[in-house]
Order: sequence, then C-alpha cells, then structure tokens
Amino acid sequence: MGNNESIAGGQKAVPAKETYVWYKKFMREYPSGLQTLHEFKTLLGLQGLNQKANQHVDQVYNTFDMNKDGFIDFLEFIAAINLVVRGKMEQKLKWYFKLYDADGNGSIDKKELLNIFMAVQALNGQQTLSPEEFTNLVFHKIDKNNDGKAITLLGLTFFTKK
Ligand SMILES: [Ca+2]
Ligand SMILES: [Ca+2]
Repeated sequence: MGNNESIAGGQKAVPAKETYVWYKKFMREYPSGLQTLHEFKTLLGLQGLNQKANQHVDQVYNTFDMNKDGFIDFLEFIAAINLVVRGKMEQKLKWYFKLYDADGNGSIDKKELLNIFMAVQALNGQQTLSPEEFTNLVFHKIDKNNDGKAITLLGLTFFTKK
C-alpha cells in the first residue's frame, strides 16, 4: 500500500447507471466480489499463452490490483474500465508507464522495453520486426538525450505527443 494515486483518478467517472449495470454483471460473475487472475484471463480470453505473454498479462493484472491484495474487487474493476474506456491519453500513458517499469524504479530501461515488446508480439503473433529491432528503433527515438540509459515518463509523453 502507500500508493494512493488512483490510476483512474481525475477523469469523468462511469455514470452511476452504467456503474450499476457493471456491478450486477460483476457480482453475477464473481459472487465473492473478487476477481482472480485466472478469471481475469478467462474474461479476456487469454488462456494458454506462452510464458512471455503470460507475464505481461500478470503485470497488467497487478497494475489494476491497486491495493495489492491479489484480487481485483469491483472498485478496481470499474477503475480499470474507466481507464481503458474513458481515460485520457495522459492517464493511459501513466498507466502504460507503470506497466512497463517492471522494477518500479521510475524509468524504463532497454531491457524492460524489450520485455514488453516481446510480450506484445507474443500476444499479437506478429513478426514484422524482431523484438530487438523494434526495441532499438523505439528506444532510439524516445531516448532524446541519447544516454542509452532510460526512458522517463516525461520522455514517453514527449514521444507520443510528437
Ligand atoms: Ca485488489
Ligand atoms: Ca525500471
């Protein structure tokens, strides 16, 4: 805990009526009020993935599990929907950043970036560029000061805004 910054904070919330519909759905699917990692994967149709892709999905799940109790409760669920469906680019970026920064040290290094692209590629099953080629390409573009070290959140924002 100790991280009170909601990933979905600051934007318009899902309207009450819609929230209620989600709540009914959620409680029907998960009567305990908690969604497990396994159920999360089932919901998204992500079973039988390879190890890399699986790790990526686990990480996504962990960013949504804000109180880190190992489950997604309804509030976390609705926050995730808020973010994915209604979140502004800036909020989504913050979330992506949190997702990519696997060791949580506040910057994304080349290895973390490579891991993400390998996972995304595994999920998409595409093979246009090799993960290494792709990472080098992107990293070179984002790493504005060319120290070869890391991407900060600022750098990431800059890159996507152009
Ligand atoms: Ca939780
Ligand atoms: Ca890091």
